[in-house]
Amino acid sequence: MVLIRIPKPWQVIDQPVTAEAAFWGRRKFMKSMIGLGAIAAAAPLTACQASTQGKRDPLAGVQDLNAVANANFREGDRPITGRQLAATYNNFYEFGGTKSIWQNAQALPTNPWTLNVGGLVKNPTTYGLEDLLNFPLEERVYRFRCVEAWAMVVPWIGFPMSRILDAVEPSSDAKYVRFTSYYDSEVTKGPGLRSSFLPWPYTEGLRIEEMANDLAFFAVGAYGQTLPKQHGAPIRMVVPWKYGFKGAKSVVGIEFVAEQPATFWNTINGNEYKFESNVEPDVPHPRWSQATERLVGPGSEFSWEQQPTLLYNGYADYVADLYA
Ligand SMILES: Nc1nc2c(c(=O)[nH]1)N[C@H]1C(S)=C(S)[C@@H](COP(=O)(O)O)O[C@H]1N2
Ligand SMILES: [Mo]
Repeated sequence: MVLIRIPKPWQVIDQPVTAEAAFWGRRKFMKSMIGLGAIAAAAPLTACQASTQGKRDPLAGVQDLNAVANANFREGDRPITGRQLAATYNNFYEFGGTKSIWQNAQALPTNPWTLNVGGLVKNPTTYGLEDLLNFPLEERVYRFRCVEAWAMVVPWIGFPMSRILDAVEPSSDAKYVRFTSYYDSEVTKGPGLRSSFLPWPYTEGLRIEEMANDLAFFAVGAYGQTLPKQHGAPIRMVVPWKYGFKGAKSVVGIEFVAEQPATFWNTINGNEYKFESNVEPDVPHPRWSQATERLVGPGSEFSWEQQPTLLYNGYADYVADLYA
């Protein structure tokens, strides 16, 4: 049975505790929450947090970007999620175990930035922030589906991952790609998570054919501007036919490898978070159904709407061949 409820914004913080973040056992999690004062952090903004410059505005520091709308990637069925809502309802476990981590994430240093691309490639390359913003940028409106069964629609700005493939020329031994997120235990210390028992840094992986797929995208912006930090500035993966956790944020490393790489979630719980993790309505998560999803928003007000989950999140035409 699916329980349909309309949570109030302050109830939404229950989600990660019962879903993705419950991987290591609820008791241990609650203990670490209490130990690190996350119960307090889960309450409405404290005066202390709100008084710091820039921490009041979830869109602090973003800049305009020029991008061409890619007409092949518009969303016909669902409205674009409200920008403010998307920027204040996030998963970024480096900065905490609730959805309300946008203020903590403002501590992420994004300029300068270095993205190293190497491994089994002909031309290892290091990209700085300017290099990333100087790729020809396009806007793509993609569906977004978290494994926790909530969904959004986001107008990303960025470039296809294939541009990186073209630049570095992987060798024929390269079968997989490993993506690594920024990590510094002094900066990324979420109040709700005891970092030490998680396999940081956050890493993800794709088969090289998946990375070469038309849909696979690196976002450097959203909603017409550069990414706010909580969305994974300055560059994050967007693989819309897979669950949201496959889209690593704030990427600092891309490595081409011969064997399937370990990933953050697959290491934590390989039974619940598979390497492939395509959106598949008929394959339930061990603890909940994936047959339906709740569309967050769509406006700035917080509301939920139940919708059926689509195979490959509606992108079967693009990716079904990869899994035939
Ligand atoms: N580095 C890093 N990347 C991450 C995560 C994370 O905790 N750390 N969370 C993932 C999950 S579970 C989801 S649903 C999406 C959320 O993206 P958004 O907050 O921009 O909507 O980011 C993904 N990328
Ligand atoms: Mo997620």
